[in-house]
Amino acid sequence: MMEKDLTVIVGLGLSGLSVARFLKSRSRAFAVMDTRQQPPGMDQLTELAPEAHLICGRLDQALLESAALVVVSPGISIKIPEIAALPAQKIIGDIELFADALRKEQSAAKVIAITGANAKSTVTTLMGEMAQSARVNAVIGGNLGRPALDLLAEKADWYVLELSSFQLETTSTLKPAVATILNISPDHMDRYDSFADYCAAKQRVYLDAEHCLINQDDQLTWVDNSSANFAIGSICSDSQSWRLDNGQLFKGTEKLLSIAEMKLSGLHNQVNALSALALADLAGWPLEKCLAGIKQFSGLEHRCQWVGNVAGVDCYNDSKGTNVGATEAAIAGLADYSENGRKLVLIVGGQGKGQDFSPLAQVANQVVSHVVLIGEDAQQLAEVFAPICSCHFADSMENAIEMGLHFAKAGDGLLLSPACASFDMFKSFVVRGEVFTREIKRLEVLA
Ligand code: UMA
Ligand code: ADP
Repeated sequence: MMEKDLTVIVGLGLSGLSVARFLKSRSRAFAVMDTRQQPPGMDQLTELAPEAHLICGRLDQALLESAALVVVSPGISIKIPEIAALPAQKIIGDIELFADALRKEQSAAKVIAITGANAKSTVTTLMGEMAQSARVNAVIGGNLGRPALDLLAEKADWYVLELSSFQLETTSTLKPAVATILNISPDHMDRYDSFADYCAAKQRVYLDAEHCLINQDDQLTWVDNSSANFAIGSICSDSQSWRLDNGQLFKGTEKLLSIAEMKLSGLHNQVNALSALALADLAGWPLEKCLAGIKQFSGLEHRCQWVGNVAGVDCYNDSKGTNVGATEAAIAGLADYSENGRKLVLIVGGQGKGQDFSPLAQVANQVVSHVVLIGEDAQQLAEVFAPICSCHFADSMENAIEMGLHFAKAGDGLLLSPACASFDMFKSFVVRGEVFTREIKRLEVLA
């Protein structure tokens, strides 16, 4: 198949399908390939574009070379030999196609681009809540789950995009009105040669951004471009900065909100609320009206979510804690550091993605009494936790909960925050969290 101006879509998951829908709606010719024998979007593609050439189980080098444009899905590394062999200028991702569409279709809409190792989904969702309460015409999506190109069907004034490092690698001309890196700690080290490479991918979010919002407390989020920088953080004091002080959220010297008025809990979520307010303000959204959106939001499922109490033990589902930085924040957010404060029993483990688990011991010391280990990298985690608390191995989530509740005393907390991907034991972090929650609710009734 040789066709001038052919676009090849690599990957037929959520992103690949959205690219197919977009190209079809613009009457552009495309072919699709996926290394999986049965990619998830097969049936939908057949319905959408029965004429599209689909190759499964391999990538076709000749077809890739003949294509004018190759749109690579985020789950596929652009460093694999078949892609790396192509001229760099013809490799893009769905976000670059989105940016190109806004330009070509002369849209006046603006983009808010949000990345970070953790907190992306929470902050992006908070933006949606604030837009609703302030009656701003904004839609949210991207890595959050609804692919960016699908958002174009809605004529919005603002597109708020959660962006992963994988998506940013293939994005060059998004030119967001406001961009932020919320925080950076190692993740996806199975996809990067070094932590510096991962950070460099994240930094691409600031490319040609009108305003950059950095986290003053996390140097890896800093950008040295210009006066267009604004900051959140504990040491911020000038009028263009946002900070948390004594249980209050401030913009400069102006008090915005008291944390007692928020439903979200944990220090990390107060920082998230601050980031969301700063982004909204930089976008020019009416801050006063945005506050209602922040106040009413009680958090997303699977993120430090209280799911029940079994025999006096509060149980928290933080299945989305899929890297060390996230689990550090979850422990710190739920821990009681006072002398006779409650202890946490932690369920941790899964696929470690090549991470260094050692920072977990520091944050868990004195506040985590027992660790229950699950999954592929359980042994590696046991080596980190053994010097600071008792470690126990479990072979299923149900077994891990049983052990965890056995070791927890009334008044303690049981926290599932795996610091790992779920794919060795579950279909996704969502399924892992659902299994945990279901079992806790079952035991709650029996207790
Ligand atoms: N795959 C193959 N062969 C292929 C193509 C994909 O084996 O030819 C595998 C990938 O290695 C991966 C899986 O299929 O394990 C899914 O990859 P995909 O690119 O088809 O993924 P999509 O279904 O398009 O979903 C992607 C994001 N997934 C990834 O980046 C892995 C989704 O983020 C995102 O919601 C969706 O696009 C819409 O934008 C998920 C995610 O896990 C939630 N993201 C990572 C994270 O948040 O840490 C980055
Ligand atoms: P992402 O979309 O970046 O994965 P989420 O909002 O889904 O982020 O949160 C994922 C996990 O990250 C949460 O379960 C929590 O453990 C942790 N987390 C949330 N906010 C922060 C923060 N500001 N800093 C560090 N970790 C955080």
